[in-house]
Amino acid sequence: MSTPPTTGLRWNRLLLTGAAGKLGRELRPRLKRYCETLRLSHLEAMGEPGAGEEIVPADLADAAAVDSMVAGVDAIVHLGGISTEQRWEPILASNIVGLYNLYEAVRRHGVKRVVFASSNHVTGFYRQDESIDTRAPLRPDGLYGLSKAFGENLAQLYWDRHGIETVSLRIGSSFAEPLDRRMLATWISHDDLERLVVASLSAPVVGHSIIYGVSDNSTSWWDNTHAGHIGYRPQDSSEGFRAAVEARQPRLDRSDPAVIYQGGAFVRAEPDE
Ligand code: NAI
Ligand code: 15L
Repeated sequence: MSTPPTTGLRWNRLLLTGAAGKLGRELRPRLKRYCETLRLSHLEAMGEPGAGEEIVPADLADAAAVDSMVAGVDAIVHLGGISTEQRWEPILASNIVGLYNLYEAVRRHGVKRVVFASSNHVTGFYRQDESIDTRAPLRPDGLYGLSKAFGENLAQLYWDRHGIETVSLRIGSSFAEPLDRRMLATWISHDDLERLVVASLSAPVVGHSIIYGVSDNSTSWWDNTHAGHIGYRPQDSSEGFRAAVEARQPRLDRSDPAVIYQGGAFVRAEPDE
């Protein structure tokens, strides 16, 4: 975990969706340190809450359940949803209908800020020899990336029309360590992810801001120049893993779309993979 907060609790009640997912399990103990009560939500039951936690299960596609999930929270870290390329129907239910339900509940309950787990796959069809910033036109690499692009646009609409602030995090690859050569560029450590989420919750004014979620890697495709106001300062780097990763994956097939494009294998993923 990163250094604990020195200024005491910052929020009364924070909501973490997707709390039983991979990143939800990482962020659960970390975010608890910043709030009086951490409300955890997931599709299914999650067992008993710990001290300072409460659990409100909800299917994102169920508007009434989402309304109850959102009532009474100060801010939301929204990780819930489909996180890989899949068939259209679950993506539609969780990432499109689900996100609309979330923002409508946010509007009704006057929640001030959402940190939305978008994805690097909104721009996955840029090439790995290109560098882009957060204002580059979107080039989703599949239905999953397209649903995250919808999410970013929805967040923009709710800022422009309703004054609800969002930071859309285009998370790269958040794993304990980079798993392959692509992740030397896309990796974000769990500690840096915590720093990114806390900075996104804490920055004084964000409107709708977009930021790539990456560590301070030597190989880099993404330029966060326009997101300096968020105050995210990554402290980790994939470089220390390079030798091991390159030894595991010594050769690259340069005609493979997964090697050509930033989205990696997502650019050729079939919906049922
Ligand atoms: P995950 O798949 O482990 O967690 C997402 C959770 O959302 C799952 O546990 C799933 O059951 C839940 N969920 C799906 N549909 C739901 C619904 N209709 N209602 C309620 N819950 C539902 O994914 P992970 O890796 O933890 O990622 C968290 C978020 O971050 C996702 O939104 C993902 O798209 C995004 N992200 C993650 C990256 C990573 O490196 N892990 C990279 C880029 C984006
Ligand atoms: C994502 O959006 C996925 O949720 C995650 O599982 C990783 O595969 C990541 O992107 C990536 O691009 O490595």
